[in-house]
Amino acid sequence: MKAHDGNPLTNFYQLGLDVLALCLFNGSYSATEVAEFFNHYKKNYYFGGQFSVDTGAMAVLALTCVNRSLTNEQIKADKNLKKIDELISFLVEKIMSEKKENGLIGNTFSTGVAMQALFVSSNYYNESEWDCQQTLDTILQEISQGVFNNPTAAAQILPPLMGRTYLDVEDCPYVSGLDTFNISNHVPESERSNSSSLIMVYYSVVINETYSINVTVPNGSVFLDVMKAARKKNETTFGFTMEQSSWGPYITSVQGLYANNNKRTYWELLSDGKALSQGVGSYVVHEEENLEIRWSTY
Ligand code: B12
Repeated sequence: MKAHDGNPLTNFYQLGLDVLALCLFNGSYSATEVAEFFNHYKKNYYFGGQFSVDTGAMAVLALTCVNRSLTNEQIKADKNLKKIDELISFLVEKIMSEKKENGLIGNTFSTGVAMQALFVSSNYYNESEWDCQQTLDTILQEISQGVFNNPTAAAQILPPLMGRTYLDVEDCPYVSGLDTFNISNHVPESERSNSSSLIMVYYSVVINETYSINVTVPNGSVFLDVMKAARKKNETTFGFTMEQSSWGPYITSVQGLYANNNKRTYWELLSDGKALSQGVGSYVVHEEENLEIRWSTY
């Protein structure tokens, strides 16, 4: 991070995960350094100027774990450690400020980690500030509509539904059944719309210039189907590459221009000018929608 203007080559969400794992499983780390990193580089809680609820929430989980393992003597001896407390308080306030009218915190997919963070930090806010039941009701409604079919999305929302958080994870000496546990991203046919009818959508690649095309795809298609249809018509302008990740396919390049962590560049997905909260493999497109993939920085 020090060699890259304070930017981690992974991201702060992963730094949170790392510290959490070290803390839960008695790894060796320096609490003073944790306090320093999470405090000093506050810009990393933001992507493109927008506070990342997922990132802040993961930091709250990690910092709470570290905080709980400190003794009062340690805190007295090292004034940096007091900062952990201040930082949790700052992050909880930011997370609270991202609460929406329907109870979601940030967006649908950050709400699971945000709920976990609020469960472990109840000393930092008043009961009246968060209607947990409302959040739960909205989430349950979304689940019934299949929004959490993605296994990674499910893994982030499941603990709070059971009243648990990642802090409850314990080192299991023996885990049974995992070898036969089969995770599939397959969406049942019945959940896709009637694919015999066709819809037309607008699709653009935006770098400095905008390259646009109209494509026709079966009703119920996802963003990726649109990209493939455009590529079929013009490989040079609409050619792209992707990588599989835990969330599904992640777009790595368009027109040969590759996303780069060192430069904090990526391909952003938008519909009618608004950033999407799902990836190309999940987002179902609609008739006459303006889809866009834009060269962006975070
Ligand atoms: C960091 C991050 C990013 C970074 C990734 C680059 C980097 N250097 O880290 C940036 C800012 C570039 C990014 C981009 C996007 N992201 Co993002 N991202 C995250 C975040 C905060 C942490 C991911 C992580 O590091 N996990 C831990 C590591 C260990 O797991 P991992 O699987 O190896 O992580 C990799 C993948 O997750 C991948 N990745 C990141 N975002 C996304 C999104 C999708 C759809 C896919 C397939 C992969 C992917 O990059 C990670 C680092 O290599 C998560 C939050 C969360 N709750 O998980 C959101 C999150 C995964 N992202 C999300 C979204 C929607 C996107 C975008 C589609 C946004 C957009 N409108 O363009 C784009 C991806 C577009 C594309 N090119 O395909 C959603 C996914 C929801 C869903 N149901 O699909 C999440 C959950 C945030 C949210 N609450 O909305 N993201």
